[in-house]
Amino acid sequence: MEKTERIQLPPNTKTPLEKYRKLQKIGEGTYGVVFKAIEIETGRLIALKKIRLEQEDEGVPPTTLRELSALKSLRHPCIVNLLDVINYKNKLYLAFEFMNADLRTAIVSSKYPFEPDIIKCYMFQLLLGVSYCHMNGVFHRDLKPQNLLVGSEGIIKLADFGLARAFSIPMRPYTHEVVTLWYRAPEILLGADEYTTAIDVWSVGCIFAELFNRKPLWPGDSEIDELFRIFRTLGTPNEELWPEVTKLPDYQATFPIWAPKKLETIIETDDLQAIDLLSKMLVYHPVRRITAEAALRHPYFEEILNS
Ligand code: Z3R
Repeated sequence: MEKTERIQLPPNTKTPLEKYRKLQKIGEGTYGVVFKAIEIETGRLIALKKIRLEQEDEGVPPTTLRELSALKSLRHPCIVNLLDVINYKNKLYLAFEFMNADLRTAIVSSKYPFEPDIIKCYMFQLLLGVSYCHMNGVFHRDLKPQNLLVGSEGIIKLADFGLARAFSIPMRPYTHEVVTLWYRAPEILLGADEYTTAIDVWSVGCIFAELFNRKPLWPGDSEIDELFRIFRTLGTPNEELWPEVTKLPDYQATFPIWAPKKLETIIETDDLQAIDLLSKMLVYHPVRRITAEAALRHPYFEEILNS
């Protein structure tokens, strides 16, 4: 084993973490605990995420550091900015721009349904952020209301884009809570070994429905429960609806057969353009599913595009 040399810091040199003053804990995410903090030099608020590493004594793998460095260069108004990556004493901290709340907390704490205009404006921003990441070759893989962050004046941003590739999504978050399956695309649930950016569009569709209903569309408690909830709404997939579905590793010919329901009977809106866009996001066949970029050009957004 190579001997690691300990560098002695001069007495007044700040450690990288001393740039920030930790305030209260604001959440427990998939990869570790999140603190509200202040960047001392600028006085600005940040969110400091302490990442739980699988092999803590071995330090942060160079591949992870390279992935994170690439993520730092993703800059878009609809993406939570990764400001700093701190790799100190075999521990990893990520500093993000601060936002007021996450969408799950906002949904749970709101007494009233969201205004249709707010839903439209949130969806437009989410799709702008998702299409920007997809154009830069980055997937999210775990989009859910907890990692959509809301600010004032109708601002919403995507957090944790690309982290699933840097760290891989653990079976259980470090809190031992179960990882939610509610936004997971059917191709992942059926064991596809390769997937595409279409998995994020599926998740955005589930979130779109949740904004109208103020409850999750398909709150499954296991992979099979999640799949059957989807099948009960969209119908059991077959080769006509989804060519090659029967070849996916976890497809079973014995799946019960359900007929599709009309989406308008389960989504609390009478906006037919919203239903039409949702139906295009919740298409089984990943290739036929609308892309984030095409979704931005859907007539549901006509007022925004023609203003
Ligand atoms: C990642 C990056 C920035 C922030 C994150 C996560 N969570 C934030 S800001 C947050 C969440 C709340 S308040 C601030 S909560 O109270 O709604 N859970």
